[in-house]
Amino acid sequence: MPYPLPTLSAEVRDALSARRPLVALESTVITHGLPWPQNLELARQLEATVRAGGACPATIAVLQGEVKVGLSDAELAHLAQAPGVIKVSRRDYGVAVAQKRDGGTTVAGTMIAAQWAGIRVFATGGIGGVHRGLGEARLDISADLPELARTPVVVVCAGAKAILDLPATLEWLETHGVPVIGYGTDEFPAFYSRTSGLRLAARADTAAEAALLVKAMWDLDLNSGALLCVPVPEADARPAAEMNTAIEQALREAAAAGVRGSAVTPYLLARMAALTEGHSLAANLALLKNNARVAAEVAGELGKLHLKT
Ligand code: PSU
Ligand code: MN
Repeated sequence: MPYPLPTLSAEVRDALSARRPLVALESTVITHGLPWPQNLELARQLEATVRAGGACPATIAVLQGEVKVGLSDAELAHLAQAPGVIKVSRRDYGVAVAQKRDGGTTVAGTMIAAQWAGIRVFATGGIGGVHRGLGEARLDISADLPELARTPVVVVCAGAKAILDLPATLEWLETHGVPVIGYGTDEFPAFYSRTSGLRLAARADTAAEAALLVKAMWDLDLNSGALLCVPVPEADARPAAEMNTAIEQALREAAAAGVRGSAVTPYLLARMAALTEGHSLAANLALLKNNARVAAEVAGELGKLHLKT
């Protein structure tokens, strides 16, 4: 672990030394992904879900330049409304720390700090990926993807939102050696929808099976991450067609407004939420909690196995 980073909460430190299962949670979803006050409520519910599943939650963020693994409730509440909070992916850590900023860690940023702390399982909603479109938009590839290729953490998600180019995202992951595992499914889930029509090469039907799969990969010194893709619960799924109209409009608006760089994803997420009213938000919250539940189970199963490192 790099000194003096990160700062572990007492609860996280105790869980690590007692070898209890832990689940990392991201914070860009709190700072840039969901509206207030649902963001704070969700952050608390995710921690409660992980605890109910027998694991220790470790929400990761940067607070005044300090990388924190495990936040107090007051810190969560601060982050949910912090003015000027930045989005922290791999490239942003130096800036956030040197300039003592508050930052919400993306999937990439959270994987990095989880690995520093020795946490192998991480729950989120959806990952970033290859963006749709032509020209420079083709080069908008989330830093989440290269992080998955280099950092040995299993990321439990509901796939990626259809605002992205899902086939291209899967091709990227295949090229860079990241296993994408369907949890009880043979298809890549599409966040709001359970299916995408894109077939996956790996499937696990239980948390124990998923744990065995990532352990085998890590035992072979293939030290990449993995995606464990859990479809949104049936009752909360939205038809792909309903979402598509909103996606097309959000993409047109983003292009017209000239939105670029790390602002693209938050812009699209906010427009999607507005255009689909509460529907997309309800699905978003449901799948996040479901993923936290599955991640706690996977962390428990992984804890029963003896990892080489
Ligand atoms: N997708 C969602 N909700 C989110 C994000 C993605 O459905 O909140 C966030 C995650 O933190 C993810 C980040 O890591 O956006 C990706 O941003 P970018 O595309 O700029 O890499
Ligand atoms: Mn991007």
